[in-house]
Amino acid sequence: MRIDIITCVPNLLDSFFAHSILKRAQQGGFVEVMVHDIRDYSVNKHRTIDDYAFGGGAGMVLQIEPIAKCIRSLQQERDYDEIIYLTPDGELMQQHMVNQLSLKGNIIMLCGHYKGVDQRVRDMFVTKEVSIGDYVLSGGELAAAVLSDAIIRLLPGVLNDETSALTDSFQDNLLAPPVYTRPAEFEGHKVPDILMSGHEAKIEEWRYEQSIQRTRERRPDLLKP
Ligand code: 6GU
Repeated sequence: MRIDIITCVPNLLDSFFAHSILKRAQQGGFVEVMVHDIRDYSVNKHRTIDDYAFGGGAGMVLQIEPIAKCIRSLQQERDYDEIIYLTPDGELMQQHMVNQLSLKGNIIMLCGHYKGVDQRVRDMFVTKEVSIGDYVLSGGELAAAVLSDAIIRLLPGVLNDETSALTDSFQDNLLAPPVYTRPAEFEGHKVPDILMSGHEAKIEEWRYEQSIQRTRERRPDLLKP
């Protein structure tokens, strides 16, 4: 998979992708992530990329020309399955959306800033609009990082047995059960006996029941059909 992220603050994302599982995923050749600075595609000598909104109102709007130039130069190299615009008025990101996107080959993620991008960018280029939740961030970069992380960890080979995505909260619409490690007792607080019993089938059953109980208590909405 290849992910190209278009942003006016590339530094914000560079360090994120240089660490942990995301670094290993790139080193292992499972994904290639490239971050592109919109300013490099500015069409004037002052390298400007935004301007005042037609019709007035506060806030600057990202212009179409640099973004169009950037997207088209990427499209010269390869076909893209999806051009995603990260925006608070997009479709709410959920695990099923992430699962679908993890099956794609090449994806562009466009990060908005200020008052957003010129509507014509959305009309002419964008194929999918995604929000990561009902709150407003100052830009789409953190949302692109969140979405990329969620996608990349699902790519075959990125996670090993120990970090397997199959037992995640949400992967089966249930929250994950509680987990414990050594010591078996800390200041009088003991690990549940069942986990020390070595009885695999009973442990699985216990975990499943804990998942149901936790979901019922914390996220009853997930249990509705
Ligand atoms: Cl994708 N962008 C911004 N700016 N704010 C958000 C968001 C995206 N999703 C939730 N809040």
